[in-house]
Amino acid sequence: MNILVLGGDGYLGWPTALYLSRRGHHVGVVDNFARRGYDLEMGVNSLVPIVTLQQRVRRWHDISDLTIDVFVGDLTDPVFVGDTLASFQPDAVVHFAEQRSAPYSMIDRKHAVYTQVNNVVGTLNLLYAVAEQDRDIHLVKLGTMGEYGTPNIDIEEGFIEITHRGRTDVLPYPKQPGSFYHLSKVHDSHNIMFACRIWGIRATDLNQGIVYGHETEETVLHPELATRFDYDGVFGTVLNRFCVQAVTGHPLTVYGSGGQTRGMLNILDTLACVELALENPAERGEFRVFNQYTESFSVAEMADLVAAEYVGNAVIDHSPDPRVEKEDHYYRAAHTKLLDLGLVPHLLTSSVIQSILAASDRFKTNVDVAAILPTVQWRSTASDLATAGTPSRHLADLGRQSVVPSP
Ligand code: NAD
Ligand code: USQ
Repeated sequence: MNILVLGGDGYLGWPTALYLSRRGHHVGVVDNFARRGYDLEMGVNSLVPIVTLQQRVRRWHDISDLTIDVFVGDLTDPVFVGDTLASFQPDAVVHFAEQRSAPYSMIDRKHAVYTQVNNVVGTLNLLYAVAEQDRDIHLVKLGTMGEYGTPNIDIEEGFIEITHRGRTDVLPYPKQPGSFYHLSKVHDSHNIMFACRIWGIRATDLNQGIVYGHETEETVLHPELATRFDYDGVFGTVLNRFCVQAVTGHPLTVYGSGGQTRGMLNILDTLACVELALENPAERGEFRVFNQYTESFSVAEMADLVAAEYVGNAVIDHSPDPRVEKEDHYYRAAHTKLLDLGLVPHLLTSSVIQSILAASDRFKTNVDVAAILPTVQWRSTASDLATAGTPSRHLADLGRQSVVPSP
């Protein structure tokens, strides 16, 4: 297949591009390097050093003799999106290209607006380009389990059958997301479902849980093929953070009681799930939703697992939760559709935690301990981080046209 990976310079997009290239697909990657810009804005960096996208692609060609096409541009630019699709002629588009940090979206109004404009407008431009150029293109879109929130009933895969006053229908599952970022994913889902209905395009929404790990069969082939690994208080995700905290002797930062329960998956399963979705495309006009996670854990359980695996002494700290979220709640979410398609999960075993701890240890001299603690407070409308810069400013510095409204 001709597969266009949007956000192909990011944590998940880059390993996905390599994985699909190695399996014989013709891969193109699209990115505007916004993620590298957020590093500059926040003064943080990937734990694992990463080279430029162009260097990565050259190194991949040297090693594999395979070519990955690069398209540098912004999805919020409709001309760029249209031109890229017209030139690459994809059979499928895997869409990772969004601002994906909940804390970043909660820094202040500008960051919330930027996140929603970037994510919702980018996806809308893509939907128009697909509808105008080739409605057979299969859109595989990364959504998130956090779209559902934590209701006191079982979570279904996208849709729920409801009987109300004697009448029954299958309706989109109610959404109660926990940040302006997670809300942007909900808005995307509605737009994609509507586009499937009116234009007959085909789409798979992968409601992914929190990903851990950073090494894949392809990224370990050469240091220049490594993907990024975030541990800071804005972009780092919980399990990866706990591993870095353990090896640097920093207390493990459990927010509140730690009863927050989330669906988790290994980065290897992200690649496998995307491949399964691509190999089994949605029907024309179909909007389907897969819950993409393999196991669920509470935050406190994850801290205990990491502390138990770490050979040194890992201290677990319960500080007040900077977010507004339930700390004790029911959580049971269906996740059978990808298993039915053949997913064989890589579970969170002792050796997996050991391997993330080992990677964290290998690069621990790169850790900026000052970047670890959370800095964004959900209850406040402006965090101290707001003074660090604005998205419109740093993206302009990178030489792109920005559609971010001026403050
Ligand atoms: P990432 O930030 O590392 O990668 C996203 C990439 O998209 C970046 O390289 C960024 O520069 C690019 N991008 C952003 N906006 C763009 C735009 N307007 N035009 C072109 N490129 C743009 O994030 P990630 O962790 O790889 O996540 C990828 C996707 O998976 C996101 O949509 C995220 O919401 C979703 N997801 C991630 C996780 C996780 O644990 N990392 C979990 C669930 C869902
Ligand atoms: N948490 C801690 N301590 C920490 C970091 C986080 O207790 O040091 C808690 C948070 O309060 C939250 C949970 O751990 O309850 C998860 O936080 P996270 O930062 O690991 O993940 P989240 O903000 O939910 O976002 C991440 C990705 C996002 C993706 C989402 C999947 O950044 O792109 O959409 O995971 S999901 O959570 O299923 O929505």
